[in-house]
Amino acid sequence: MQIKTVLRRAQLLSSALVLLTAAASTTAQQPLRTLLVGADQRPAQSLDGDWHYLVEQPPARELYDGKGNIRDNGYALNTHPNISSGPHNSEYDFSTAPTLKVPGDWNTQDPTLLRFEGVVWYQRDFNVTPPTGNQPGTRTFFHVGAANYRSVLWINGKRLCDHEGGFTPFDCDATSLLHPGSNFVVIAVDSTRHQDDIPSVSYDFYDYGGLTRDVSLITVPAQFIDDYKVQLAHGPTFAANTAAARTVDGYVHVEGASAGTSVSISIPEAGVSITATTDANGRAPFHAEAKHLDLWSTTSPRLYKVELRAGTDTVTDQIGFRDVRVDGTRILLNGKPVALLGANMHAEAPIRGGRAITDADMQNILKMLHDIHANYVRLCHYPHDERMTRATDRAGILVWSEIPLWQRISFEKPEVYSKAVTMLHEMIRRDQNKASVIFWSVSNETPNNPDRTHFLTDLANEARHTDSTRLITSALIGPHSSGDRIVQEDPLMAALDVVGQNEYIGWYEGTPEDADRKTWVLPNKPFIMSEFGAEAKYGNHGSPNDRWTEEQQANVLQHQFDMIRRIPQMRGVTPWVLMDFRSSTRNIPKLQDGYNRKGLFSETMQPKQSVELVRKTYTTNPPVKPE
Ligand code: GCB
Repeated sequence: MQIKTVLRRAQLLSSALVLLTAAASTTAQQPLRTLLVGADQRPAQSLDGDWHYLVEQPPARELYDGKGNIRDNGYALNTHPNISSGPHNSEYDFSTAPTLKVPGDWNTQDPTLLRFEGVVWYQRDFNVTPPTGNQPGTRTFFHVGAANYRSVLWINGKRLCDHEGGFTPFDCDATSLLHPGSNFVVIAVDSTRHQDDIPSVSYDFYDYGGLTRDVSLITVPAQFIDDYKVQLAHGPTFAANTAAARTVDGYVHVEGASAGTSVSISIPEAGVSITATTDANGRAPFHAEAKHLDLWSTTSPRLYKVELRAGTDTVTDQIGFRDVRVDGTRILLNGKPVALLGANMHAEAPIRGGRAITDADMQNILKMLHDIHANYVRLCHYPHDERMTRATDRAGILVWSEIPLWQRISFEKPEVYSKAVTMLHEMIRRDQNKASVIFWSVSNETPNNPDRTHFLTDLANEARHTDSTRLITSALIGPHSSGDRIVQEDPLMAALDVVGQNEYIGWYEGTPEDADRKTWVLPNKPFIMSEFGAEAKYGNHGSPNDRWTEEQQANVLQHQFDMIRRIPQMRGVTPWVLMDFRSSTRNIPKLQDGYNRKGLFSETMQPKQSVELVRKTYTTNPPVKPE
């Protein structure tokens, strides 16, 4: 069978699943698992804090039976064996087990788990007080901000839901499993790598495992707002100071609502106060002229309070309104050409290490971005904590957001395509109201072959179909070189609005000076030099050609900037990478010690010489121009 046909079938299957969920939403049946848009804005009972934990090495027989099926009769039951009476079948006890902080990766909390990849079982007791849980007229969702990579969740010994993918939230309807008073939850999180996962088995970042983001209970009325999109209308053209710059549109979806349910949308400071009505699928599309609307921009990141109401349910969000589109080789923000000056960043916590999850982590990352005068960041290589895109919304930093589709993926397999579509939908759904997010990236550095191109072309089209108000991109590798001519002919470019180009002249190939002679032959599209750089250990000094020194790193970047300046299609630059980050593949003693050292800053935010170079370049002689 043709690969294209196989992939198309997978795509149809995945659309069918989406439809099934939509159909289920019109009946009394609740969807077992969803993703509540704006979950971080709702009142919630936080379950963050200390959770008991037990560690299981692969093959993790308490979680999987011999055939790889999930067992519901292992640690999930949370029995308390009487260890002094023996003999007994169950040799575990959560109540006396040590604790890990949630949210948080396990690797940086228990020294014996620093490099552990496998299953960690989490357990905690919690109290339910009405109206939370199994009360008439309410539903209670168990919200998990992210758990890397696979997770299985039981409440009071009963399986509630599973989730695959380490970087997006999920909400499971726990109403029927909860009771007033004391309850318990057990979550098994498995960070073991598999060939058909996304990412696959080998990648250059850390496999931080665990309940890495907030966990909470969110109680909503029986009919509730589970999804909404509120944005500047995105017509075929945009002109500031016209109605196009003042019209807000979108939809509110009310789970459990019958057709004709009234929904109110109000943006008091913009003079918007309208009502809309749900259709047979519970979706209320709307279109409203704002009396006055200041557009969100990098210099004036204005956010408006948006209040949505359906029956007794209310959601309040902070949303910015802006227009982004492409015109020839230009990227237009609110109709004006923009040059993107920034850096790549992993979700790595500065100073303390581990996954970046706290407001303080976000402030530290923003500080480094401000230090280099960035107006843009590529959040690599997966969706970061939602605190990050909230912070970029407030700070006016434009964002590239990416699913973890990194290099070697099983592109020929329809089931892997379905997985990628799910991850894409989850990334988009969580951040579809964030003004700062302008790019959805479908992949990073994938091999140019027909299977991959069909897969990623379909995925790019799926992204565009799901959200037409942002630009679709991917970071490519592998242009052909003939002498000093570099020609990029990757057919995937046809599916992209903006093309990311990664290259490492001066580090993985040639010398820094080689960049001076290169001529790039690129199609007529906006490009971003999405990765380039060199490793340097902070405090290591030498001549501009001594590898691993701050001087050589700055030398590589200087020659790169000079080369990029000569490429007319370039509209953005992001050196690899803002800060050194953990990677289990970087094992040169005394230089790397488990870190990729291409950071402009060390992992403790010490600025290397490159910081001054980048800041000066961005402020006095930017390597890319808006047009
Ligand atoms: C790349 C990858 C990035 C790596 C980087 C490196 O091309 O996209 O994830 O960390 O190179 O340092 O090798």
